Amino acid sequence: MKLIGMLDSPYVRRAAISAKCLGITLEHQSVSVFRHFEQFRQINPVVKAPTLVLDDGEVLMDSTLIIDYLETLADNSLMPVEPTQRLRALRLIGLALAASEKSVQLYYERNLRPVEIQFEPWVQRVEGQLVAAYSALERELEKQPLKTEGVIEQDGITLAVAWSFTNLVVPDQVSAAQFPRVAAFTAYAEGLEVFVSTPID
Ligand SMILES: N[C@@H](CCC(=O)N[C@@H](CS)C(=O)NCC(=O)O)C(=O)O
Repeated sequence: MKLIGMLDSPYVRRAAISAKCLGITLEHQSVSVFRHFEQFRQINPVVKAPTLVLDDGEVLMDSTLIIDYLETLADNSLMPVEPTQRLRALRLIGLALAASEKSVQLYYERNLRPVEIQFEPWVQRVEGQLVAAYSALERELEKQPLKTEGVIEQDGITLAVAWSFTNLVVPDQVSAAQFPRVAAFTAYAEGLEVFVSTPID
């Protein structure tokens, strides 16, 4: 199976790291949705990263759905089964995915839209949403830290990937001083072999 997309996308990176944690080998192809649009379109006409291409040529997109499918293949999961723990993990993942999405929106607004038609009220709205997501994550980690031993799970993977991505594309929006627990957990995760071997490209 092939995973298509650049690892500077938090969605591609969480799928790639999850596959490794599940013991599934994927062939990774660094195709950019922007720089290699035509090449990407040949693989998936919708041009969304990540795209998983199965051995029979079937195409699956969206990181959460790809991870769901990989878990089915692996007959293993990076999610807790117990309902209370699962709800918490899902909540953290929801917040981290929202933080990723808001970072992407700010990045696109700043880099794809000409300055003269950038819309400040929209930018302010997205900036507020981004800070709200990380504030909620910080409060969650204050209440209950994520484990820093044993196997990293989906909540930790998605949180760390999101924080690294935000710091890459909109570093002016957040700081480790503002969100120390989120930053510290990410530093731990980025030191794990599975993260080190899946670097932002
Ligand atoms: N919900 C999707 C989001 C994927 C996404 O938006 N990926 C971006 C790259 S970071 C993309 O494909 N952008 C191109 C576009 O939307 O046209 C997921 O989890 O995979």
